[in-house]
Amino acid sequence: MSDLKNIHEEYRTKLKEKLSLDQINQIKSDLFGKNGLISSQFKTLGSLDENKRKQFASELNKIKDELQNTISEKFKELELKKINEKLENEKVDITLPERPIERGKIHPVSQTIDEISSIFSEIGFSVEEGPDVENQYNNFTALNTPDYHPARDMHDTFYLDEQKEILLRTHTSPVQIRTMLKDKPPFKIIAPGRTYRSDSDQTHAPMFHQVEGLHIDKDINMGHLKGCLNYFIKEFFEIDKIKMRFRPSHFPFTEPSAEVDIGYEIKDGKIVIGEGDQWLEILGCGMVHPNVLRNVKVDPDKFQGYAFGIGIDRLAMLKYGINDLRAFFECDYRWLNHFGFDPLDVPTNYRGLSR
Ligand code: 2NM
Repeated sequence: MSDLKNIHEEYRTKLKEKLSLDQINQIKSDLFGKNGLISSQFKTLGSLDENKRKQFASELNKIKDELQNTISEKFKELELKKINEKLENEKVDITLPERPIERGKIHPVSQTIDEISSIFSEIGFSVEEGPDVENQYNNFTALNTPDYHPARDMHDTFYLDEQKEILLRTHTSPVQIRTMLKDKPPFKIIAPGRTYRSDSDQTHAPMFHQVEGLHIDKDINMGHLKGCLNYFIKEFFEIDKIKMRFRPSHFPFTEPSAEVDIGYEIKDGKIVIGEGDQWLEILGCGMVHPNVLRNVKVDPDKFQGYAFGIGIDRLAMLKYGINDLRAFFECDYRWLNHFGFDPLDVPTNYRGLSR
């Protein structure tokens, strides 16, 4: 009896203290473990006579219940404390200022392609795309460029197989061929994209960008070509007047063919487009050769039209004052940050397409 009272007193006092989870677990096992103090008391019951046993058992059960209840209260207290601490620590402070956003820049070539696409869209051209890897038919044969033509030389074209059947397109004209084979005239399209030629020096990169245009309908003539290109150049360089000349040239896919020069002069060390007595070649063009039309099942007696090809990289350099072509493709972050365009900065005369 007195043994039980001592245990009761001792542990009731202990359980009033501030206890850790480990300490409570220790007390629980001291009392109710296999050989715990309370568990052992139950084992003595069998040796007592009936009267004493009843009384002791009732006493023992009361104390057992009380201590067990106190222990489970203690566990609950600790659990609650843990939850409250967690809630306190993980509270989101919505008054914190946001982290700065690192914003990328649009490459000058992408910007220029968007501007060009926008300008031609305004006069009814739609934008077509095609694969960089082409077959020799779409890139040469369909474009009236015979087997013996120097453009087909290994030194100019990147072939991807021994048979010279598969290649990297040397211009975006195969996109026009694909479009004409797939649809019916009239056609009024531009095809911007990457093009490849085996060429590399100060002013030539093996990969460069072109936009080619094609307008085929009934009664389209060179006057339309001239008006279209005049409009484009004025819009692109954002000037009202432009000095422009057509110089006779030759391309296998057009007849007649011409190269277009625009006037410029150097003022205070800077190039000024549109005036002056210097000439700058900016594109090639012509009336689509009847053989090309026949190759894509268009009757040249019913439909005819013009085509042109513009080098995008040089145009971007001219407009944005960039003088080294190679910097375009070096992916130098500092260069991009300087010459690139902020995607969210939309000027009032914005020409880029929304992306
Ligand atoms: C140029 C110059 C002249 C041209 C021709 C065609 C097609 F597919 F319609 F025949 N597309 N582009 C063309 C014509 C390209 O680049 C200097």
